[in-house]
Amino acid sequence: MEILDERIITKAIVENFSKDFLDYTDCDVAIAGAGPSGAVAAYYLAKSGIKVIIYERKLSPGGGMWGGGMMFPYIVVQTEGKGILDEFDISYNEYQPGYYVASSIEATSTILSKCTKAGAKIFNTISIEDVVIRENDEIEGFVLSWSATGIAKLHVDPLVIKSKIVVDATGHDCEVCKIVCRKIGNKLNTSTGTVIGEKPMWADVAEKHVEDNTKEIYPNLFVTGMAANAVYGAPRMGPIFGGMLLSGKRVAELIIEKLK
Ligand code: 48H
Repeated sequence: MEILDERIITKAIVENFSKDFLDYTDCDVAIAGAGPSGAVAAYYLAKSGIKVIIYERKLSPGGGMWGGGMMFPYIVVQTEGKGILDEFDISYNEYQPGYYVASSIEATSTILSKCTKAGAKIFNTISIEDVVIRENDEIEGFVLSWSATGIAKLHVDPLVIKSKIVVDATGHDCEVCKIVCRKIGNKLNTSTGTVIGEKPMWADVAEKHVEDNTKEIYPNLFVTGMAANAVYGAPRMGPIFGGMLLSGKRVAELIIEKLK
């Protein structure tokens, strides 16, 4: 066997990352957050030939789906979302009519795998901390930084990428929508212009609203998943994930239509 050279290993990693990072400084769609809604959206976008990247704050993409319900590693999906489990080839059993149970580990890992194999790029350990808005008031990109910089409270300037469309898939905190309000005032297309805020648990209502709340909330900014319910003032739903999967698919459809 040849002698392994650590310098080659180092160069292989840094050169590959740099090439990809630079390639994605210009893209069609940039998504903040690789939870189930963001990852499902990226899968359908990539499958349509759209150049899509997800920036994920944490080391592990997957968001809140790994933990199932209270760390019991199972999720429930209702009839409406079952087609997406089938599309991703995720196994499940029908616990009672209309309640399908899947392993949260299999569901999360499979969605992430299929999303990247479809051609979506995921960069982990990077946080979106601002947006780019120009004279025409449209969002034109994301401002990003290493998550570790924020954790260490280092005063370091961020970098910028351009994207035709950006997506807030940051979950309960709907961080991108909050940034927009903080930076340019209450101009979201909610009833108040603001982030209305998530309402208490009501799975039935929450799941019925989440697809409708999946929208272009500001020029070139779409919102999906739990962020969509939080921003429009809808309830939370606990560990039923059909709405997250359907919202990810819906946002991809809306974006594909807009980019046509
Ligand atoms: C980069 C960021 C940033 C940032 C956050 O929370 P998620 O899983 O989001 P969804 O909407 O795909 O799924 C929600 C679901 O997991 C959930 O919480 C449910 C159904 N709750 C119901 C209830 O009643 O509690 O993923 C969001 C991802 C996470 O991985 C974050 O780390 C990441 O976004 N993120 N990434 N830049 N500024 N903020």
